[in-house]
Amino acid sequence: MNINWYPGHMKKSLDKIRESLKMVDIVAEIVDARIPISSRNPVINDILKDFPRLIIFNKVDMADPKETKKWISHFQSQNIPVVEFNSITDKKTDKIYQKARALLHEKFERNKGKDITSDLINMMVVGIPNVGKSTIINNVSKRRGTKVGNKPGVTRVNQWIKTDSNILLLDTPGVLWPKLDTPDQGQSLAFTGAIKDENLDLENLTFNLIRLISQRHPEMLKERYGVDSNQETIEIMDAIGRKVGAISRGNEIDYYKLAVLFLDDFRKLRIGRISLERVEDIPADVK
Ligand SMILES: Nc1nc2c(ncn2[C@@H]2O[C@H](COP(=O)(O)OP(=O)(O)OP(=O)(O)O)[C@@H](O)[C@H]2O)c(=O)[nH]1
Ligand SMILES: [Mg+2]
Repeated sequence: MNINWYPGHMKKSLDKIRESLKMVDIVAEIVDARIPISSRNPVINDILKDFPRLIIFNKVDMADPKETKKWISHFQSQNIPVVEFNSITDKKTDKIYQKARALLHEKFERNKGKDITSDLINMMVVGIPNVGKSTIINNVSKRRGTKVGNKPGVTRVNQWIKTDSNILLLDTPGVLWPKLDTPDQGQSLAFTGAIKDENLDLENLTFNLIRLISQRHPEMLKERYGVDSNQETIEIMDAIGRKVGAISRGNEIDYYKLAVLFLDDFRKLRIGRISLERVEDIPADVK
C-alpha cells in the first residue's frame, strides 16, 4: 500500500504534543473502537511515559458491542484506563471527567481547598486522523463569544475550551499518524476511511472487506443485499454488484462503482456494527 506520512509533519506534530504537555494534567488518546490496534501509535507511549493518560474508545456505535467489551477488559487488564464514547451523541464529558479525576487523585488531594480552580482538569486530546478528535471537541464544548488572539498580528494564544464538566480542553488536538507494522493495519485504516481513497486500490480493498464480512457476519450481507455468503468471495462480490446496480454498459460488473457504493455503505453503518480488529487478532509482539 502506497502511503506516505511525511517525516517533517510527524516531527512537527510530536514536538507540538510534547510542548503542550507542559500545559495539561492529562492526555486523552482517542482510538477507533473498530480498530483499536491500528488506530494507535505506540510512539505516544514513548512521549507520555508515566504522564497521566486515558484512552477514549470512540465510534463505539459503529463497533460490535461484544468485541468492544472484550477490548475494554483487555486494556483494563493492562492497567490502561478506557472510556467508551460515541462522540456524535455523547455531549457530556461526565464519564471522562470521573475517570480522569480518579487518575489524578493525588493532584486533587494536594490542591484540596486551595482555590476555586482546583476541580478543573486541563486535558489534551490526541489521535490519528479521522478518529473523531474534532467531533469530540466540538460536541462537548461550551463555546461562548469569539476567540481572542486569533487575529493577524496577535500572538496565537492557546485557547481552552470549556466543557459541561470541569474539563478544560486544549483547542488544538495533537495529530498522531497511524503506524503501519503490517499490511493488515494499513487495510484496517483504509476500510474505516482513515486513509484517503485516492491512495488506495478500492476494488481490491472492497474484495477484502467483503471477504471479512462474509466470514464473520454472513447474516449482514444477507440482510442488506440478499446475498448468500456460502460461495467464493468473487461470486459474493458479483451478486452484491448486481444488487446495487454496479453494472457497466456491456452488462459486466463495474467493480470500481461497486467499491465506492459498498465502502460508503460500510462507513455509513448501513451494513452493521463491525469490529474489524478483535482481541484475538492482536499480533503477539503488540500485546
Ligand atoms: N458514527 C460515529 N461517527 C463519528 C464518531 N466520531 C466521529 N465520527 C465521524 O468520523 C469522521 C471524522 O471525525 P473528525 O472529528 O473530523 O476526526 P478528526 O480526528 O478530527 O480528524 P482529523 O481532523 O482529520 O485529524 C466524521 O465524519 C465524524 O462525523 C462517533 O463516535 N460515531
Ligand atoms: Mg480534526
